[in-house]
Order: sequence, then structure tokens, then C-alpha cells
Amino acid sequence: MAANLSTRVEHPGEPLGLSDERLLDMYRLVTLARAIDERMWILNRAGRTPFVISGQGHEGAQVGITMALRPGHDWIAPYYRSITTCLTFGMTPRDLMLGQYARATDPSSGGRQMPAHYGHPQHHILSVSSPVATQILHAVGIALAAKIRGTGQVVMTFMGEGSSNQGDAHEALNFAAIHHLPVVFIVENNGYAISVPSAKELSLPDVAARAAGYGIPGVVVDGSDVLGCYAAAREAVDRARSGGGPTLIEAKVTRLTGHSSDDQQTTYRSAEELRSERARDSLPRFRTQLVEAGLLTPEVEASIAAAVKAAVEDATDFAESQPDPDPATATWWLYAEDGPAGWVPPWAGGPPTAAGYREVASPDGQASEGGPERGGRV
Ligand SMILES: Cc1ncc(C[n+]2csc(CCOP(=O)(O)OP(=O)(O)O)c2C)c(N)n1
Ligand SMILES: [Mg+2]
Repeated sequence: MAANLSTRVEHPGEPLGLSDERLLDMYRLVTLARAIDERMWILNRAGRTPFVISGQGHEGAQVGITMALRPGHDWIAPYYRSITTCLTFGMTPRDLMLGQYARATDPSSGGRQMPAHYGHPQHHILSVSSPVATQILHAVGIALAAKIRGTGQVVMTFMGEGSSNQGDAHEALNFAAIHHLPVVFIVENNGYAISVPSAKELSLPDVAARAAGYGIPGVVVDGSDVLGCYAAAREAVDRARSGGGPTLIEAKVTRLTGHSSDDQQTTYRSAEELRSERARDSLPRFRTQLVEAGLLTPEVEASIAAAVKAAVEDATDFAESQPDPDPATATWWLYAEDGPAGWVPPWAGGPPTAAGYREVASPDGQASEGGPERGGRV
């Protein structure tokens, strides 16, 4: 059976070893992610960017869960709703917005992927793949490598409850369980796969109950309870790091927006449902928790709000100012050996030049010129 975890105490961080500073940083990340996400919708509706797929309603679960990892050491294999996860793991608002605008300098893919296909090798963030659930197998592969190399790294991968029904998820969970791999599987259950409600996706209430079938622990957490999410994730990460194998965590979240900017959710969700789902938003709940604990004073809140506003403005202005990818480069770097000699893509070390890509000295010491020949290894 999946266990239920919930953490609500008066001095919230203490039992979890979270300092006041850390708690406020978690709150900052939740509000920052929300503000960037809201800006993305405005930009899309204003015709500035092509597509949005939102993390609104998932932020609290993502920050709580991702905080349990060691950034720069561990690895994550996210999905398209992982905006807060990626912020928590080191990506910046500029990084996210460059992807939204599909700019040449976008660190995720140099503008080659759809928006929200996050990735950042320097931060150990594996690039999002469009076919859902493929990231789960990639995560298990990284975890196997970590185990063989004895690096002490933990891998965390994220998916929706709809995607958890893919064969890839079963294969990944089974293999990881057999080999006691250091991986944590996160299901963010928002009750829908596009317009399909979870009752038509799953024949049981909790995806986490399936963990028993693999012989691993399964945990259900309230995704609006940021600290409950942190507690569950920390236990799972500790288990994975100490050789205890994988855990499946299911965070019950809500999707506050349509599936994407191409979806009209009022055609399949009632006004009453949309209203009542607002009560499951982690942002006001976390805010109240920190206000009641005396941490989020009006001054602190105002300074976080000002910093968030400035970061969103800066990211938007920066992304607006950046170049589009040069169409002549569209087929570069499709394969590792297929990039032009001496040129480095934005995701492999930037920063890029004004033209979009950084030129490096060739092994014989000669800087390569523009119009590079193909065939070099990057
Ligand atoms: C293999 C595959 N099948 C179908 C799709 C189209 N698709 C994109 S998102 C999505 C719904 C996924 O729902 P869920 O896993 O619950 O995640 P959520 O979007 O609710 O966060 C589908 C069917 C896809 N991208 N890949
Ligand atoms: Mg879903």
C-alpha cells in the first residue's frame, strides 16, 4: 500500500532541518516560477512566442521535491511541466525565456526544440524529449552509470500520471528495482492527460500503489504541501544514495491552466471544478504557512516580489534582444560527430557569439573562420 505523508507544524522548517533562509528561498522559487509562467502566457497571447505548456499548480511539489537533491552533483530527467524543478536545479529565468523564444542562445537546444523542452548539461539537466515517458528510461540509464562508476549520484525523473501508463515507465521501474538503482521516480498527478480525466487513464486511485508490483516503496504526497513533498523526497533520495534502491513518489497536484496554449480546458472541465481546484494551489498555502510562522513578514514578501518582478522583466528583455538561430545551421549537431569543426553549440559551453554560436580554436591553434566545414566533432 502507498503511504500518506503530510507535514504541517508551527515552525515549519525545523523538523526537516530546513533553515529559515532555505524556506524563504523555496517560497521565492515558487513565486518566481509562477511569475515567469504567467509572463509566458502573456507573451504567447501577444503573439511574441509560439507555444506555452505550463507548470501552474505544480510549483510547490516541484520545489519541495527537487530541493532534496544536490544540484551540480545529482541528475534530473524532467518533463515539459518541470519549470520550477529546472529553476530549483540551477536554470535561470533568462535560460527559460530563451527557450520560450527559441533563440539561438537558448541553452536547452539553441532554439531547436519546442518551448518547455528544458535541458542544461552543466546543471545535469537532461534534455526533455517530446515522446512522453522516454525520459524515465534515460534516467534509469544514468542511474545505472552512476552505480557502476560509484559516483554517489542520485537521478530523479518526473512524469505525469498519464505518461506513467506508457510501457517505458514499466520497463524503467522494473529494471531499476531489480538492480537497486539510485533513482527516484516522481509522478505529478494533475488528474488529466490533456482532456482525458484520470478515471479513464487509471483503474486505481493511486499510481504509487503500483510500486508494490515492483517491490519498491510507493508514497503519495499532497502536492500542495511543499514541506510534505520535501520530506518524502528527502527520504527517497537518502534511500537511493545509500544503496537502498528506487522509490516511486506520487504528488497529487492540480493543473491550473489548460494543457497548453493550444488547449481550451473549459470545453471539458466545469466552471465549478476549475474554481474548486484553485483551493489546491500550493502558492497561497505555502505563503500562509510562512506568514503564520513569522518568516514571511511584509518587508520580506515585498523584497521577494520586487526581485521576482525584476527577474521576469530582465529575462523577457534579454530574450527579446537575442538572435534567432541561423537557418543555415538547422542541421548542425543532429549527431555528435556532425557539428562543424571548431564551433561549440550553446548547450555545450556557450556563451555564444552575436551570431549565436561560439567559435573555438581548433586543435592546431588556428581559430576557425565563419562558414565552417561540417564533419568536426564538438
Ligand atoms: C508517446 C507520446 N504519446 C502521446 C503524446 C501526446 N501528449 C503530449 S502530453 C500528453 C498528456 C500527458 O499527460 P500526463 O502524463 O498526465 O501529463 P500532464 O500533461 O497532465 O502533466 C500527451 C498524450 C506524446 N507527446 N508522446
Ligand atoms: Mg496529468
